[in-house]
Amino acid sequence: LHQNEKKKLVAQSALQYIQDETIIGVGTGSTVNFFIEELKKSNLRLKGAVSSSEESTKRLKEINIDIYEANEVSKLDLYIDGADEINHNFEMIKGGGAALTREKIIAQISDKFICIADESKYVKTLGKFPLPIEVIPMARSQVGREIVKIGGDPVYRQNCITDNGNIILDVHNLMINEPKNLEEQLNNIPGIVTVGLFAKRKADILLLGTSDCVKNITL
Ligand code: DER
Repeated sequence: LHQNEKKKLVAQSALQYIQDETIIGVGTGSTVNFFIEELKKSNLRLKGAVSSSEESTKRLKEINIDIYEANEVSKLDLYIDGADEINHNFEMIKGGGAALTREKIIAQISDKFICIADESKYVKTLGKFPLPIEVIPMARSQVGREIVKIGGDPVYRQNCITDNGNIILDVHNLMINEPKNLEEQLNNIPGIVTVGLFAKRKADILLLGTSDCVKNITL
């Protein structure tokens, strides 16, 4: 199965978790785009969605789904999103789509985080994918120096301003054996808005697209 077919399959299998007349959290990225396509084809009647990016908002509006602001809901039952990497403890690297801040906020208010991913994302150790961090523009150089101090190699993501007006540094060469510790350590660096490590708040269910089926994995 081609990678896109795996993405489509896992997107489709996420529908089974959705109840009619509910508001769901929607992530960002190509796998989520397939999920939005599947939503359009389904006869699910959603009350609405809290979206993690302008890009997903545009696509949700195109299929006439009402958009709710995060401030309008106290919590969500479900959050559907992809990942750049997810380990066997369901900790993730996210931010490839530059939406990590709103993704992390919506994940925080959601009871169940369903990660939809093709098997290439499923890894033993996080860190082969460069770790995205969202940074206040004026702090870029000093955050870069702090990252070097802890052994990372920060690369400025060209031509990328996030929905929140910030920049992204992609941190290479970090082998992340203690995701939670690293997330907390990076959270403390002034100027870092969001770390693309989802370890304090992990996924709850992984729908994994493999070469012949969708594996529904829980911890
Ligand atoms: O930006 C993100 O965190 C997204 O979830 C993303 O990186 C996953 O993208 P993909 O579904 O296009 O692989």
